[in-house]
Amino acid sequence: ASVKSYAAVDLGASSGRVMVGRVGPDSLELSEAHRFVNRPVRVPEGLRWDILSLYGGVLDGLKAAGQVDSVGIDSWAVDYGLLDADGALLGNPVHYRDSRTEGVAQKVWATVPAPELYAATGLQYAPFNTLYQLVADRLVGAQRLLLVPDLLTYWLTGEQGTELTNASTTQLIDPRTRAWSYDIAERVGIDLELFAPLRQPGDPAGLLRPEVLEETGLRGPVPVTAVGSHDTASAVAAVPASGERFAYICTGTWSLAGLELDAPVLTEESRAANFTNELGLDGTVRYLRNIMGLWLLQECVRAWGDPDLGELLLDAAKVPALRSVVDAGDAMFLAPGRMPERIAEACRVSGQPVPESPAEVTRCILDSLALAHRKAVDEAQRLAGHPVDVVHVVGGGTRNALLCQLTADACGLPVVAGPTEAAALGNVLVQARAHGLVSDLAGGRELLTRTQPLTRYEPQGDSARWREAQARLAGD
Ligand code: ADP
Ligand code: LRH
Repeated sequence: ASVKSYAAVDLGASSGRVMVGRVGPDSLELSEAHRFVNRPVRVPEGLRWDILSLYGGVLDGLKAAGQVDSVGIDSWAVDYGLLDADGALLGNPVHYRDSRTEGVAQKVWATVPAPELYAATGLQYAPFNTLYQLVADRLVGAQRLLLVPDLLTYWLTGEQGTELTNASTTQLIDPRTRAWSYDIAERVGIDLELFAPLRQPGDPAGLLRPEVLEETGLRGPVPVTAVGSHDTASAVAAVPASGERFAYICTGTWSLAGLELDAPVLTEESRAANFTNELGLDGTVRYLRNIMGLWLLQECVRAWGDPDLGELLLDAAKVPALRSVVDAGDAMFLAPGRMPERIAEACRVSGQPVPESPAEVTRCILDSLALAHRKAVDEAQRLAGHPVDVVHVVGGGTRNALLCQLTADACGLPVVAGPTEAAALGNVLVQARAHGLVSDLAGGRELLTRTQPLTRYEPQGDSARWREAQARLAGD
């Protein structure tokens, strides 16, 4: 009787979806209402998100979802729209893979040295951190900045806010106080008045506007609830772990590999290893490393004219393991284009056999991802002093059984794979919790373990081969 329905809008870098979660005291069912491609567009001024098409996909999705008790939105991090004094969007949001931030970080570090910036914000170096993007942008006429999920929430409800988990990816938040870092903002010349007030996951974020109700056919009032609006925050909330001795890898366009901690690690060693401290639900910290992820494969598949992915993976499974590996953590793979050539080049330069067929390149990518997963899981445990017994893999990459098995082999730990739509499930759980249906993070995870299909992979093979491959990459 007390089953409630929640619409979870989850926008990944490769696709957007609107999922419906039906939550009861002892049940959780997720179904897909609508999925649409997220296709970045290159215009003469650079690489842009097609935000209107994404918003259109959200409206179509809400219509397909039907009557729900609440709506939550999460998306990829760091990017934003700028609004003028009337609240109108000033141009398309810039894609984090756009090249305008090249060299910007180095200029910022002349004002605030990188070690100081890390100690204050806990954020890894990535050229696309919001802070660097803002320094690169001319903010002429901009009165307000809304991060992507907050922008879509604003269009749906008319209300503005800045959700905390995603705000933590701006590099303008202090992970110890979980509040703005006024000192850093002032020194780099960013006016924090640009941002709308902070919102916590679970906070109300307004009601669907009458025009939205009309367009989607929903009966009002329909509340929008702030969730962990950073997709990775939502995905980690849906890691079906019990206890604390687990690592997670969120595999989609990116692989985000690390630990859930209750305090940030801000040491110089951690900075040198490029681990980030993003904020999660209930005072948690996501201590993780960004690895290029299935982006490497997406870009190759695009270059090869979109062959069937299932067949490609079957062929890759037959290619001998670990012939050549590349550093899947390297920012050299960040920009789009020429991916098979760039991977071949990296193998050539490091004196390894050059993969040629699509199956060989795919195998090289999957071996390299598994190796980067191993490195991140090992180093995170060491740097945080937090040992683990299991690796949870969530996200689209759980559909790739070869990647899951290789990850178990490389890490030398069992992998529990699933759920695939982790971000949407984390989004649903926060809404359910705001309405009293789920107790806390642990309660939500327990519900997931009971209701979602999970697959276990035991580590196989000789771990010395992975050590050898890692040494090959390090040039030892
Ligand atoms: P994002 O949220 O970043 O857009 P997803 O979590 O949706 O990414 O994951 C997308 C990735 O999942 C794809 O790049 C692809 O490699 C993988 N994937 C999706 N479907 C399949 C499938 N049927 N078999 C193997 N891999 C798949
Ligand atoms: C994954 C993700 C990741 C960020 C990147 C920009 O979708 O949110 O956590 O680092 O996009």
